[in-house]
Amino acid sequence: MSKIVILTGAGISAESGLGTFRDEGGLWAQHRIEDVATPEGFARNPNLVVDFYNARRAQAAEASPNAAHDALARLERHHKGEVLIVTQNVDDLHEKAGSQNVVHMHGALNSALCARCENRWPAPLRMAPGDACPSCAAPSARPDIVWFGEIPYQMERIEAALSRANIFAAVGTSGNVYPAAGFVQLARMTGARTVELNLEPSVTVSDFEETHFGKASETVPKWVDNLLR
Ligand code: BV8
Repeated sequence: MSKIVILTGAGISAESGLGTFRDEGGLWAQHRIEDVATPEGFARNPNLVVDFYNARRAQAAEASPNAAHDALARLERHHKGEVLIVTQNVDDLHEKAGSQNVVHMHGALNSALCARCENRWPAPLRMAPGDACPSCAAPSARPDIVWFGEIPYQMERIEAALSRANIFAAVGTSGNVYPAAGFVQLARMTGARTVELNLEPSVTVSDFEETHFGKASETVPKWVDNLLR
């Protein structure tokens, strides 16, 4: 049975109303990455960073999955082989659409992390710097987000899945951020078929054998229908 690994990025959530990073007016046009998505930025101004994630958590809580998320959940339900979603996104739209096999390699807005004892718990809608950890009571709660310079989560599990994949697809990602942008190379090396589904060619488009350009809510359901035929 064919094993499918799907990497998703901010583009899959764009039609659900959540901002991407590098599109016109995207999140990185409103904030400097080093101020809101690095450990140094958090140390320098924890209020700014916690508020940046509070705003995105509130937005994500109100957002609904779109036809692309729904199609990937349908693929997981009906495909005979394994389907793993590796998402760079920190929203929970894949889970809201019913996907169960999801790895959040850059963390998740609905999770809080203790910087001292590494305990994790469901994040309140609004976090504040100095919130106490429910386990060790230290005032060291932080968003459970992988910032630049930090190590993405579950890399061994991801690399193992890529080494066994028959199909690797990337949906809605610009291919700017590593190690995620390098997954297509790993997949190719082990013989997977590689597919890019994006609004426009990503930085790594030349690494993909097959491309489908357009909105994810249109290209992903079509792609899934073909796979399940
Ligand atoms: C690491 C936090 C070591 C959560 C994010 C110099 C100094 C320090 C580090 C580095 C350096 N040079 C390189 C690095 C590594 C660095 C990196 O890659 N930097 C880049 C900028 C050069 N990476 C890291 O630091 C990573 N850690 O390397 O540790 C290591 C590595 C391996 C093993 C062990 C140790 C950590 C990276 C994680 C950083 N955290 N976010 C948050 O705030 O959300 S990254 C951030 O970018 C988001 O997570 C986001 O998901 C990710 C990627 O962006 P995209 O999802 O691709 O979004 P983007 O806006 O770019 O693109 C959207 C795409 O969608 C576009 O192509 C658009 O056309 C398309 N689209 C739009 N609308 C639609 C659509 N497609 C379809 N339909 C639509 N409707």
